[in-house]
Amino acid sequence: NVAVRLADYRPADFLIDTVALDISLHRTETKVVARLALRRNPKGAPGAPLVLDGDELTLVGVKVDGRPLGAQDYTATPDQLTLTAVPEAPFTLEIETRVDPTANTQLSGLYRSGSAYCTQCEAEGFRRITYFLDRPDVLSVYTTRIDADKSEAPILLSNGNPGETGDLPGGRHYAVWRDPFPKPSYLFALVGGDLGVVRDHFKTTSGRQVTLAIHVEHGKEARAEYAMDALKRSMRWDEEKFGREYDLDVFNIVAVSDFNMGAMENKGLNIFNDKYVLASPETATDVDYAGIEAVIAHEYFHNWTGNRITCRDWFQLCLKEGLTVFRDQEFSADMRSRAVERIGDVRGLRLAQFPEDAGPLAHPVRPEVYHEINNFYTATVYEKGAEIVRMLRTLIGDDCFRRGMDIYFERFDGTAATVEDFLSCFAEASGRDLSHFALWYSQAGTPVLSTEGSYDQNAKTFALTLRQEIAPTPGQQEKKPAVIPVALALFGQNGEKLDLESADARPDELARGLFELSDSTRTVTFKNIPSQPVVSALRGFSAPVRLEPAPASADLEKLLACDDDPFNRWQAAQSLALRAIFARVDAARAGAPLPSAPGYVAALRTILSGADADPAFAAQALSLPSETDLAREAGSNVDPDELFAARFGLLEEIGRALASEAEAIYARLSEASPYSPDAASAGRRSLKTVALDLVAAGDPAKGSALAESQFAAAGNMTDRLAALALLALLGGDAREKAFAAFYAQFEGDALVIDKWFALQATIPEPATTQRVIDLMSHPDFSLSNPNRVRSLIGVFANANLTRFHALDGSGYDLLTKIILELDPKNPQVAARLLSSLRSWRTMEPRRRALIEARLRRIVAQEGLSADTKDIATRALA
Ligand code: DPP
Ligand code: ZN
Repeated sequence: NVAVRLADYRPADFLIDTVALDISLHRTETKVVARLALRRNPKGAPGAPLVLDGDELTLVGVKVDGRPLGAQDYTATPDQLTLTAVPEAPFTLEIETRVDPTANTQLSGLYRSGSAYCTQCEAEGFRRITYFLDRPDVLSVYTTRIDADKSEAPILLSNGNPGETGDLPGGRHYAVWRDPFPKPSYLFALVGGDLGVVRDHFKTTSGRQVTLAIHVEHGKEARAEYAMDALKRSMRWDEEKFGREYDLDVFNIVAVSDFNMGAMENKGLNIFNDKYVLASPETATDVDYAGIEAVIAHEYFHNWTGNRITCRDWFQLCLKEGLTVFRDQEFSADMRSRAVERIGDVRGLRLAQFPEDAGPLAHPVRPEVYHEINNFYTATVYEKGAEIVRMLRTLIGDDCFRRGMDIYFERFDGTAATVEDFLSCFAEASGRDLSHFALWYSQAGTPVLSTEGSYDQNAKTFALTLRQEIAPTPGQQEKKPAVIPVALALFGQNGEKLDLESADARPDELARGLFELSDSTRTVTFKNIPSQPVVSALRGFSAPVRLEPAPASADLEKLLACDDDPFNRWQAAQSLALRAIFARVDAARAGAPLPSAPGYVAALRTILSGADADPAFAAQALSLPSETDLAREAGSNVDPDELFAARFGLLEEIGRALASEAEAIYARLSEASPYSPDAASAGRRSLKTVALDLVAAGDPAKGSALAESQFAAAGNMTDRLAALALLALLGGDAREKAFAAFYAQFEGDALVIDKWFALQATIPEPATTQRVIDLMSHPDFSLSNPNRVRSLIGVFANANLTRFHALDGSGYDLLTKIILELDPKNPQVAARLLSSLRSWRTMEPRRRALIEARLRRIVAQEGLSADTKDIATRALA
């Protein structure tokens, strides 16, 4: 694949004002007739030929203004259609193609999922349906006529509002859909199938009646109720918080089981991975419910941030994704607990984005070059992109932020915009020059922020120096200081919050406790500080940076007790845990006795005793960092076995020390109550799970017995799966019996069986690799279903560090084999799996060498997809 560069952006040579599609669905030979109203773009290159994108297309015929073209008038390959001589005046181009949805295993373009026809066009799937100017800055008004066998596909959907329908000879029927809003081709969608439906209504603030429909597999309608509720809450929230109303008569969602991503925001017709639609207490966990709420909201919010205002080119992907993630995070924070949502979002950022930013796949939130755009739907574009929007709001304040959003919606509605367009609205609303801030979009890498304080007893002053540094990333050796909003508080020795007075800061900085670091260093001297204070920095995680080193343990213990910022209370517990675990790692390496962690254990005891006040927060604060967190924090010379042993040792120490408290909490929270997915009930369940894990850590036999009875008696999937996860860890007969019972109970329920595969892949024992290999021969395993591949192989590679990184290379061999087998079928999913090796250079030397050999083997594979080749090449660079 050739490199595509932001700097090379040129407007399209032609514009397509309207698109009339006529699609005859057929399992292997779908007929597509596209009538395009074309004209030269005044901003394009004069006299340029018309070059349309295609991908694996079969061309049947081309007409210009109704006149069939002869072979001399065009050149066509499966990947391109070029017309050299086209009229200067506006003209219509009619193209007839054939596509085979059954053969489409890439799940991009038109394909079949189960018995339904569906589409996925972002980023470049529309060109797999017809030849087109398949780029986001070509906006057209679409009319779509679909016909199909009526018994095979009684339901026919596309974008926009429904038009005529009717029967046709031969048992077929048709439906017409009209979308009045100009849109880029990546937002086109079509569905044909025999599906069940849940309907509801929503009345917008201005009184528009909208018919809502969620289409699912027959028999699963009841499982779509929560998604419907989340949709209505999302629609209301966007009106209240952003003044954005829905704009069509209908809003359709279709859930399919074969989907590369989470979901897709096609105008008026969202298509979802059914994982983010279907839920019932018996089949979905609290985490699943929260995921559904977030993804439903995310795709709905795209109607304005993505669809009404789209992206000029794919380099601007963060313009819609970062902004829309920010919006869905805010929605979830309003629906649930703001503090717990923030902790979860930051954990997610650190888990997925920090390693990306620290390794060979690092790229700016707005990349400047790509070889395969599908590989840029990354945590950096999405999650770091959301953090930039959040920092912007923090810096200019809520009111200016809202005004800037209003200007953005007003000024750029109906256009394909850029990051510069977006920022200009906030510069205008706030009167602030945002050119330095804009560096967050172009500079890759996670800044390291450090603080250094010095207290002057006589002067009663405290001088705090903030420093930032950014390590080089691929293609960016030199880094400039970023604009970092540092939320800050000082606490006195008795835990009281101190007033901030200083001549080195703006009054608004002192009033808000928000200090801007825009140079490499900045010192602020605070006055009237009675004694050595405790610093609470980066409160609420005010910027996507690493704060290093963590405060002294005594200060962390104080913050845990007195900080009124819940994020930093949680962070204090995490930092104490990390310190305790790495102390064990160091001691084990030195052959010294393993240190205990009385301060940390005492802090946990306090959290446990006050847990009832906020169970969800307590559950977060009581949880140890994961092995993946530890590997990232170690940063180099990673040995997963050492990390596992140290973490497990600390967990045992805590479990023994807090046995009676944990058992009491577990007993209290185990009292049966009917399941409700709300945040408060979910919080109690998560605390119960943490308590059970602690009991088991201190006394495995007792833990196993409790887990067995919880598993057998569970009235919901959250409790059942938590028990099964613990049994998976503890091993023995109980584990195998539970897995067998779970399978027998849920056989045939794909989303639940995904969980069954996933938990087996996490077992931290040597036999697991063979278990995963055996499971690949299970009749329920299939490489053609992305959810299944992710649940077994993705989980093994990303969440079972000791087995995946086994020193005999067996884990790496397994992944390599699967990637090479999957790549020809579904390159997007294969490339995504391969990125689990992105942090390979942080491993200790033996494992590093093993991984490098596998990456070289993959990159040398003949016929490797552009997707996988791109990841492998960059990983090795
Ligand atoms: N645009 C989708 C989403 O993030 C992904 N293809 O919502
Ligand atoms: Zn999105």
